[in-house]
Amino acid sequence: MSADRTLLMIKPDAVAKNAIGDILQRLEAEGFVIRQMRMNHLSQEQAQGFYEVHKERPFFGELVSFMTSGPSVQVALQRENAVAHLRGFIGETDSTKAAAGTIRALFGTDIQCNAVHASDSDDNAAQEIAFYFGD
Ligand code: 3AN
Repeated sequence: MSADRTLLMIKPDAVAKNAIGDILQRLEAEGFVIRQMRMNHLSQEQAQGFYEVHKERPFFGELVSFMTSGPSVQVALQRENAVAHLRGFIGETDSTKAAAGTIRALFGTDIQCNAVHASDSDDNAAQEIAFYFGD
């Protein structure tokens, strides 16, 4: 997979706010091209598997409950410098600290209900896209 792709996930809080269209529109306007997309209500096993790296963190249980609380949308995006550009565009993990105009500032609530996930490295982007869409 080329390094100009990344995985975005629109989390259950943003889906419940009817913000899928607004978020995708902003991404397309920023030059991201949607390559693959699906909506999926994650199972316990999928959420635990996706967030495996966080399994020892104190918030792991809460994170899995939140991510399985409703449907989410998985999107493989393409753009030059996709991983870094998307991380900047969504803003800091804690929505209350995310810069004005970022996706998390606009649609998130706090550190857990933060509207979206985005891959944090090219290696993780490749793994996360394969996790949802295969190789
Ligand atoms: P990011 O998604 O910005 O890469 P990570 O990898 O530190 O942030 O955290 C993964 C996910 O775990 C976050 N998107 C957030 O939903 C959740 N999370 C992180 N820190 C906390 C925390 N202190 N309390 C609750 N949930 C958290």
